[in-house]
Amino acid sequence: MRVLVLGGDGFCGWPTALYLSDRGHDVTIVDNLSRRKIDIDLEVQSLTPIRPIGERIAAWREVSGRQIGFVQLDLATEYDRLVAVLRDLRPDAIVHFAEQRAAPYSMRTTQTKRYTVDNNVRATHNLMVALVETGIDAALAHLGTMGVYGYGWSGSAPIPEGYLTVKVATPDGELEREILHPANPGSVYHMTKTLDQLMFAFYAKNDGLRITDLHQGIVWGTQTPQTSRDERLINRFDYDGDYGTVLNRFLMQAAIGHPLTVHGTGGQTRAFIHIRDTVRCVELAIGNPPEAGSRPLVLNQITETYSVLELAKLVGDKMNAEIAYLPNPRREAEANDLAVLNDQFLALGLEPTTLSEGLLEECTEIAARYRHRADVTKIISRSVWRAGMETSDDLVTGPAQPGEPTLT
Ligand code: NAD
Ligand code: USQ
Repeated sequence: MRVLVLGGDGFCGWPTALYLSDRGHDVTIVDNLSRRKIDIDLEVQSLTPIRPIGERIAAWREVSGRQIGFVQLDLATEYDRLVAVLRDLRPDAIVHFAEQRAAPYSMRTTQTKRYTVDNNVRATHNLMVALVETGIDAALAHLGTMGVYGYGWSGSAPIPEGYLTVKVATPDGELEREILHPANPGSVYHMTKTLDQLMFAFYAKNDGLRITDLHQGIVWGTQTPQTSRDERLINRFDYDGDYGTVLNRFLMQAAIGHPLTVHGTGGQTRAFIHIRDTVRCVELAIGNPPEAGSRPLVLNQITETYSVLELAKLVGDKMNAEIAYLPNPRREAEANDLAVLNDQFLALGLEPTTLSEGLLEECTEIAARYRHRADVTKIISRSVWRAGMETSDDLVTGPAQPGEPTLT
């Protein structure tokens, strides 16, 4: 298939582009490199040394013999160029990763709230309109989030895949309907994903676009068999307070001797998936698209659920790290149940990679190898959901390496 990977320079997009290329697809990455620019603004870097996109692509050609195309383009602001790229490349499938994806960054300032909405909503809407205008009937897989469902709303009832059956009382008796699961976003970022869902429902109904919305859990891990082939292909590893996600942060913190930063009680339960399964799920999704005229297909892209405290204990026990209970910078339930259905991916043949499969060690090993690049002053999450909320001071001072950091 000719596949466009929108956001293909990012944490999920880069390994997906390599995986799809390795599997014989003809891949073109479209990315405006905004994620790299945000790192510069935040004065942080991926723990792993990621190479410029041109060097990444050249290294892939060298090790695989396969060419990946690259177009630097802003989906939110360069509509005409997007149309030209679609007309030129006529993709069979499009994978849409290209959004601002950090909840804390989206809550950081008024400017980042506005940027996240402007960027994400316009990028997705431009893509819809461009597909309609060009008449290109590509299978579109979008990376959505488990966070659209919210946490705790459905108690212990398993979260269905996108749609909920409801009964509505009418004067003529009860009416049964399947509706989009009520949206309950916990951040401005998550809110943009709930807005995406409405755009997908409309354009699937009105224009017959074939859309799969992947409600993905928190991705952990860093390397895939493709990104491990050469150091120049290494995937990014975010550990800072805005972009680092919880399990990778704990693994990195343990590797540099930093206490594990549990927000609040750690009772927040979330769904997880390893990066190796992300790339497989995307291929399954673009290979099994819905028919034109169907509502968007929603797949819960997750393999396991854990509470934050369970993860901290698991990592703490394995790696002899202490747990620090910090004030929670977010407004979120202190604890929640979470059961999630993922039957559709299992039926399509996904074999889940679980935390027990040795990959925690692999990830820790990567974190330890690059710990000299860690800036311990960037670890504590300080983007608060409302002005005035308490945050922690740095827990560690001094360099992460050489030697152990000094506890204050
Ligand atoms: P990322 O920030 O590493 O990658 C996103 C990429 O999109 C970046 O390379 C960025 O430069 C690009 N981009 C952003 N806006 C763009 C625009 N307007 N035009 C062109 N390119 C643009 O994020 P990620 O972790 O790879 O996440 C990818 C997608 O998966 C996101 O949509 C995110 O919401 C979703 N997701 C991620 C996770 C996770 O744990 N990382 C979990 C669930 C869902
Ligand atoms: N948390 C801690 N300590 C930390 C970091 C996080 O306790 O050091 C807690 C947070 O308070 C939160 C939970 O861990 O309760 C998850 O936080 P996270 O930063 O790992 O994940 P989140 O903000 O939800 O966002 C990530 C991705 C986002 C994706 C989402 C999937 O950045 O793109 O959509 O995971 S999901 O969580 O399923 O909605």
